Amino acid sequence: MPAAVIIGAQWGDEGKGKATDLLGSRIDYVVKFNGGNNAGHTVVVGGEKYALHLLPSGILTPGVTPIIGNGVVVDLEVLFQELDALKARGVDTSKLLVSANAHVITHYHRTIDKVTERFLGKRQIGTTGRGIGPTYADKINRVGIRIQDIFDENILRQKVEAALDQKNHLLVKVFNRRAIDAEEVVESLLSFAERLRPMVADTALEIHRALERGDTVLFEAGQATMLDVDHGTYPFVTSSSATAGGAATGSGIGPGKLERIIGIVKAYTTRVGAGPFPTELFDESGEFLRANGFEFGTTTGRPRRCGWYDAPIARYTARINGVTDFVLTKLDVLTGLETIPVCVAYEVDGVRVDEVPVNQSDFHHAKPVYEEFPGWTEDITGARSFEDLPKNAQDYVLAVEAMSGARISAIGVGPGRDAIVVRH
Ligand code: 2SA
Ligand code: GDP
Ligand code: MG
Repeated sequence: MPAAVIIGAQWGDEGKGKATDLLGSRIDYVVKFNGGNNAGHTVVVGGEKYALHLLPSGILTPGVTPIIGNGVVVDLEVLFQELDALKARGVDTSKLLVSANAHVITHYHRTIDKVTERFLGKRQIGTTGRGIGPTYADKINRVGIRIQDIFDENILRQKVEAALDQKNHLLVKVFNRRAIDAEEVVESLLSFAERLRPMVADTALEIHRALERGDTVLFEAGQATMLDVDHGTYPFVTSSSATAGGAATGSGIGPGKLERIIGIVKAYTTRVGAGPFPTELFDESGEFLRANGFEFGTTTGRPRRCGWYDAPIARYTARINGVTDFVLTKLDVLTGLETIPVCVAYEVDGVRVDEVPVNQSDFHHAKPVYEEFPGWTEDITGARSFEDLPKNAQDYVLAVEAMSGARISAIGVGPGRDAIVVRH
């Protein structure tokens, strides 16, 4: 497995961090290629809980070189806070490399994220408020600040001034806020330069050389397919490419290099923030999933919206990403349910549809068509082989596999690093 990518198959928080960590012992490099500190990966190692936002989950595995690729947006204050917190817990972070081409989240991006959301009122996206969208907007608008700019004070000043030219107009005239002082932004960014310098690299070249040597490289997506800026439920999405294709553009490797595409899919569905969610539950079943699965945002602490497994979404994800293997996570959370409904298709305006509708308003009022499966009551957290699972749990996995468009290679049965059943 020289190069593989891990992607979220739903709306995020499927357990990508744990899957990356699990593969870590067989991996030389872990590359984050999209998003920023809006991500939240919780990894439990030896009973200790680690919450990572900006850093790739592979940083927890000794020997792995973690890379922040060009497709990531980097909040430098958060970068150093996370590094310090890990160092204080004895994690070796010295191998981290940061792409010279990655874009930088500044104070004004965070401000604009928050004021825009407030301004949108009822139409807000429910962003994490970390400045992600405005930073990607600047990148596309060609007024972004890149990591390499921090090492050239003159260029940095010119770029910050140019970027603030329009933004201060907007902040003062439209949002009725104070203008942001360019010099303060420049000084704050320059204050990170010395500590940042040794980590900055041509990471595309580094990854290329690693692959030439036959090293193993794992690409780790933040967020998920249904939050992807192109393939997700636009505009209720994040602003980056969270799908497998993003691994190539967000790191600078050829797409043909990716040999395994691993989709992480929860045994039910969750979503944080606004937007359509056909299988969402508003009753005690939703409460059951939230409480048993501890479904609260890792970054913001927000309660996650919960619903049943949605097979058309899994099939869509398999198709958009070219998934070769699924990891089905959190099967243990379903223990104790008498029956488990699975969405097998939708009904849109009285017509049955088997695929995720391309038209957003159709998706907004798509009603799930459910098939019900019998549940189980046995504790499955100790299962380590497929045969250890109760018959009804096995049947649930096989049924879900048959309708999801790729094989299920592993099954998560608990939060711990070893709580997994590997099938293939
Ligand atoms: P943003 O901040 O611009 O990326 O927000 C846009 C939408 O993307 C959603 N989003 C997420 N959804 C699930 N998990 C995410 N990470 C954290 C976690 C979330 C948290 O792992 O728990 O702690 O709240 C994540 N990041 C972005 C977001 O909800 C918006 O719908
Ligand atoms: P990510 O954003 O995809 O990395 O996922 P998060 O870390 O935000 O959310 C997944 C949560 O589920 C974390 O708290 C994990 O510790 C936990 N988790 C992962 N796999 C399993 C599993 O198989 N069972 C249970 N009960 N929890 C799991
Ligand atoms: Mg998460």
